[in-house]
Amino acid sequence: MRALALLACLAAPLALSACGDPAPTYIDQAWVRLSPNKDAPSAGYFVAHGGDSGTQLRGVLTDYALKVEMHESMDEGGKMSMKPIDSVDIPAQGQVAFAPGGKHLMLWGVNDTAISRGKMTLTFLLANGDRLLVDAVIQKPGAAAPKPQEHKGH
Ligand SMILES: [Cu+2]
Repeated sequence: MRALALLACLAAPLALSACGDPAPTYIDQAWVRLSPNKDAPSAGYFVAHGGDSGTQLRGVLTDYALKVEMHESMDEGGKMSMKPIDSVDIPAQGQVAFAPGGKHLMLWGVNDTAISRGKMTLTFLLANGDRLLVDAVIQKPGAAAPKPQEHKGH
């Protein structure tokens, strides 16, 4: 991506302001809460932070589960239900939280090796073409969210 951005800058030398290092969209605080029942899906949560330009989260992949879907929970007259969502806007400089009671990932068949390691890598696909690899901490069934970690890399 960096090389592409550089090329774009060389091709448009007048657009100097675009040649800085734009803040990228990133994901942190990723964690998975295992389902107590192996046949039921586990849930995944994270926070997406918008960079200098807005984008969309188009999907999540992992080698450590059979299937991953993005879902949204909603309260329909006192009854909680959920539905799959295809994409989520990540506004520029904004924050989108996938958290218990709201948007979440559903993960079917979380891999035993990942469970014993206590973490699994998730790949977040963005509409701008970026793929973000993020390690999610795997928590026992019923566990609360892990303490947020300092964002590293700045
Ligand atoms: Cu769900």
